[in-house]
Amino acid sequence: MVKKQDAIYAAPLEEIIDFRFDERVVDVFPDMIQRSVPGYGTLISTIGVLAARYAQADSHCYDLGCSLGAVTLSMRHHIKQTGCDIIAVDNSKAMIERGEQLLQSDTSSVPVMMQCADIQNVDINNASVVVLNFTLQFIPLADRLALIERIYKGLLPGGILILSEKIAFADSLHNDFHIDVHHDFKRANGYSDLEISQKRSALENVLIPETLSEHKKRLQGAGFDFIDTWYQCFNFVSMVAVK
Ligand code: GEK
Repeated sequence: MVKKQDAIYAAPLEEIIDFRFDERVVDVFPDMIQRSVPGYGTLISTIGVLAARYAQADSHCYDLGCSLGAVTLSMRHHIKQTGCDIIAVDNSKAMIERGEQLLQSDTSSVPVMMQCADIQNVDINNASVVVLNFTLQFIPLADRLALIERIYKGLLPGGILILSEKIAFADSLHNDFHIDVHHDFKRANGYSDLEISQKRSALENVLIPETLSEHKKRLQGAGFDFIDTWYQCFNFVSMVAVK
């Protein structure tokens, strides 16, 4: 796929509106996420490896907040268990339409259902793998526990939740360090100071990060037995929680 360069925040904007996953974002999304999330490629391929270990025959694997389906495609190519399918959900119509096009040029035979829906209303059942790759951070804080509890209920024993998030740190020393080095990472990938600051303002009310201990407490409260962090680079982490 040819990656169109993200220049959405390159010019000064009179008013910065809240970030939305609309057509403009869809057009540049692969470039945007690659240049913004440290280790995105590693996360995507490794989630496939984790899914291959935890997928159970005749069960569903969910990619919640799938965007263009990068996690779906990775799971599709790693899962070998028979009778598995993948349910990929996003509430951005533009993302789902483009994701469905990309899926058509993929060769794996694992069935995929892409749905345009709010993940807060999607039925989760007979699941062996559920992935929230940088999606929970966009769900209102008050609704996060209910979603995690529904995922727990929908998972089979031995099933896994893979939860990747941008995180906050309780003390300003650590918080500032991770924000600063993340901005260095973005600068090294060609984003200007203006782009970094305008994007940060656009995300301020939309992407609400929590601390690692808040995430772990919620996962424990929902009933997960085994919880661990398998990836971290700066303020980007990915956790596993097994039922
Ligand atoms: C990837 N997982 O490439 N219901 C459904 N989708 C939602 C909701 C919701 N309530 N809220 C946000 N989204 C992907 C990257 S991006 C992360 C995920 C990022 C969707 C939203 O439309 C967007 O596509 C996705 O969650 C978040 O591995 O851009 O930082």
